[in-house]
Amino acid sequence: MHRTATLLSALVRLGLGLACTGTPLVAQAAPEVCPRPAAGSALPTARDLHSHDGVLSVELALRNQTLPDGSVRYCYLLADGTQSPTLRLHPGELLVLRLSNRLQAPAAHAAHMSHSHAGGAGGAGATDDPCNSGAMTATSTNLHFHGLTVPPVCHQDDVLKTSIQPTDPPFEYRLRIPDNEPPGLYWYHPHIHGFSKAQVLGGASGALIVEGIERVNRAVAGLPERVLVIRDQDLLHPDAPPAKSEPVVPKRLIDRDGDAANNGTGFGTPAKDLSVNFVPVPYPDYPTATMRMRPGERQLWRVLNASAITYLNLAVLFGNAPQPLGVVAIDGVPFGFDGSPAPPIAWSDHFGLPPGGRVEFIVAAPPEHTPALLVTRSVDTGQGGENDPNRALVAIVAEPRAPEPSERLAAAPAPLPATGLPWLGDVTPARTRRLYFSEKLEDPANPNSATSFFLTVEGQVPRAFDPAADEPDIVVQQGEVEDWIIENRSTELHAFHIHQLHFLLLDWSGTPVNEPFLRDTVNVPYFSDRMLKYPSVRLRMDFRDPNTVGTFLFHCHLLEHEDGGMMGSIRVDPAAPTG
Ligand SMILES: [Cu+2]
Repeated sequence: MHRTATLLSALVRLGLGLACTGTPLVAQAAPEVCPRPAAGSALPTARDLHSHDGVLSVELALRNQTLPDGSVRYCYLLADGTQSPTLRLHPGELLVLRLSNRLQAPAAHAAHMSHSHAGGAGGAGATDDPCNSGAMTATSTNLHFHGLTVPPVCHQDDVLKTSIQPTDPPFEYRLRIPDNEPPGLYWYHPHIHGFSKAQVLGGASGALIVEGIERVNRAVAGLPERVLVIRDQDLLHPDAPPAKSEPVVPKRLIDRDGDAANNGTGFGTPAKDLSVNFVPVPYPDYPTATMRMRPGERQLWRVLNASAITYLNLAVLFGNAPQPLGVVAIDGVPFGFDGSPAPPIAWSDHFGLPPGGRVEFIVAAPPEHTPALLVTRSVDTGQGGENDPNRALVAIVAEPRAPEPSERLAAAPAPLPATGLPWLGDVTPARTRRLYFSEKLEDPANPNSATSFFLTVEGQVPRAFDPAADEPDIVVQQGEVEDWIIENRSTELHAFHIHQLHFLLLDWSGTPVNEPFLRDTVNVPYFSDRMLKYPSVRLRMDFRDPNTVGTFLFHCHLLEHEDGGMMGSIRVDPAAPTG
């Protein structure tokens, strides 16, 4: 036993040493730093970490591993070797997360990120203090807690200045889930400007659940629950022709980012492969992960799109028939929370989920011997967008003796007291602002030249986000509510996201939508030259919570757009004292 352990650690040391010198002698002996399940595996469940006595203490190491094809895996590792635990806390409880940055510089051929902004704060201006470092390199990292209304300050949810280096000791995040945080599905991921895409695409992400959704919505009380984290990754078989079963073989197009471009057919090479709970479902044959359920059993599925650039359009099929999904929460906020006039359940046979978005729905297992699938259908990302084709993700197998999920919602929950704030839809906005997404070719005559990505406040000059800027792009006052009209002047879909708060979608290109629920990420439809005006969304932005005070970010959640500069900053000033 002891001998084996010694041998093993010697091998590990050897492996690390080889990785450092870059001269692997016996490639197959290198240990898997971030091991992943094989395609076609049974769907695993991430380890659930529960709070105890009001505190959840977690030690995570972020590591990476360059694969022979040049792609890089990233993983949040627990001491037991499992990856990306699901963090579970109740409102009011404390998360203490110590993050060790153990990243190694990716091999040179993989480090192609970040053209315009790797200089800047990356070098000379950087300091040794992780709270004020601002360093932006391939081995820098930090954490963003997507969707949580926690303060944007160091050791909590600041991502503007916080940057942890491999030479730093473990960095402690210490944040309290607010008492008024809506119970639902949130997530954590790195947010280092210029390098978010590489790290998230490599797998650096995990779910965070604020417990108690059954206290808002009795319809889910007692249900078994399942967390599905859908990630994207570089194609395993980029040069393969489409499967013979595909009804059309579209011409292969490449977009400006070098990804497979939208071909408008719903088929062909995707921009990225997808995985579900790290089980890859690679192009071209899409071998599904397998999930066993008891026939007819109802479960709550909590689904996170942790993709770097891939839009999802989820459906559950029995045979070819789409099944009703009982949606109970979007982006972490249960229907009916905080005075929302939404019905407790919205039934739909599909759900579109942008990168960063979450949806929680009730779904029933098929009867025995009925083939069933979780699929994503194609998303029309526009002429300039990526190809997100139809594909199967998970085969659902109904078996009377299928194991139950390890987590189950309380059967007889006490109702959650309302926060007492007026429903956002009923609040008169203090003002209206206009913003717009746009893209610019460096050389307008050359469609293959580099693209700049902008998210601009109307009246300001379009420019890529500058992390070193002294002044924020927008200043608002805590306590106020504003309407933001966000246009898309580019020919591809974008996903608007803002940190620290949720918003209400009021209209879609001027047409009111009846969406009595909140979001923190929303698609902004693309422009085409057949349109008479730019498409837009109108959002009611909620700055009433004192936890939003500080400086934080809004951006496109397609991470190559965010890394490329499609981001802005906002400062929320404390409300003037009254009386
Ligand atoms: Cu975008």
